[in-house]
Amino acid sequence: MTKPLEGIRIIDFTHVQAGPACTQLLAWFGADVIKVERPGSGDVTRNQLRDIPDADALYFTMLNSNKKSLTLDTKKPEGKEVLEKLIRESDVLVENFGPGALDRMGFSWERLNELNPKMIVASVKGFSDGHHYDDLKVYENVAQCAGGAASTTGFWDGPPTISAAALGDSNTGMHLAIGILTALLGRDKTGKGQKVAVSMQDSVLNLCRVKLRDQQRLERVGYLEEYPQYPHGEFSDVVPRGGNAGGGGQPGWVLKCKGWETDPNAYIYFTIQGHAWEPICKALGKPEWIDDPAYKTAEARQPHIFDIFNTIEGWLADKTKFEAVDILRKFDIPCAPVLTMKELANDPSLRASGTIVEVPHKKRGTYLTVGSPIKFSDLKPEVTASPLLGEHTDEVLASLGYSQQDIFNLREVKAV
Ligand code: CAO
Repeated sequence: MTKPLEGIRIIDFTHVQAGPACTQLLAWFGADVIKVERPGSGDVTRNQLRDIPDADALYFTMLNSNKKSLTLDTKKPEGKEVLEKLIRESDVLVENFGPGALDRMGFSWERLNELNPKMIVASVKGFSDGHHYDDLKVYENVAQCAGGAASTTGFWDGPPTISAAALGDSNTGMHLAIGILTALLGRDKTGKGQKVAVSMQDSVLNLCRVKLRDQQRLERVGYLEEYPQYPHGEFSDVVPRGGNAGGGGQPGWVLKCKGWETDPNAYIYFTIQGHAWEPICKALGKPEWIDDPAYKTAEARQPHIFDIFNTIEGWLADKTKFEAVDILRKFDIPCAPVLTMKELANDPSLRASGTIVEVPHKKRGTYLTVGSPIKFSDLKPEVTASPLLGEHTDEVLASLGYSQQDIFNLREVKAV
């Protein structure tokens, strides 16, 4: 099967998570992704949080599958020469260096555009160009704070809280992938490459848009009726942290199930979707609530919503999270067990769909990683192992026309 991105060559100048997540996605879909890494060390994540001595860390293997690795010192004149050749023959360059690093290396957007006017140059930075913080280096949690996620996550009586989901890193990488694919389609029409930039702050904020909605509602009416603070608590002039409240018109909460006293994940998320009120009452054995004016409408329920959740917890007390969901799903109630990473890793449905896959690796043996979350009718992305450092150096250099002697010479000056 021909893969949609086959024939697209990508210079992958990325490291850590935000950039590698983007290029990994494009590699799954068939792009020829060449990861350019510093000789001797490579991407810093190869060494971070190692679980097997002398083998690439899972942090690296889970973000760099399906890629090639070329070691190249792009600060040496010989290395720059190789990079220039590669640029002339590639479609996309993706980077997420600290601000100004590519310019300092001698590869500004103007220079890259001069070398290959058809090339798309895609960058992740912490903040967008011209932002008053655009000189800052940024990691995940910094972006979550700068993008509005931290101030709105957690409980109202606790500090701002970071999400475990990589809203700053992988999420920004996904935004960048959309930008690259758009620019590739644009190039088909214009014949020209362009610069694509995504900032981590902007990407986090894009996912926090309902909180920006809430800020405006708060300023207009002074309260937010779906937050636990309403109607008994107080609102200030900024969106508060709402704990586990639902983000829209469907109130919800994390509720205890059988075994919660000893199992920190014996919970389900329960949503009181407006039109599901009748089935909820039936499922809970509370038919008298269906037409009771104190329960019938969302407005009537809100002042005592936590009493309702307490009653539901009473119903859940003798049911495991899985048993509860199996009953509630029959009533069409939106809910889910709170799943642990162990449960997800062993979930047969996720294995069958290719969302979690086992990949053989030359040094590690088999490791578990995520597969494509995007499913196609005509493409089944196959996940292959991440490359060893420099594994494809000879192959890539040969494809650029370098002879064995040239490669030997480049090694002598430690340019590769
Ligand atoms: N050969 C020679 N030099 C190389 C090289 C190569 N193959 N690859 C990288 N380098 C050099 C760069 O030229 C740069 O050198 P100078 O700073 O001297 O110009 C240096 O290595 C890399 O710098 P950096 O700023 O990217 O790296 P850092 O570890 O100091 O910072 C990070 C890391 C992530 C904070 C920073 O890259 C950043 O802010 N990136 C943008 C935002 C981002 O993507 N963050 C998400 C990271 S995932 O949590």
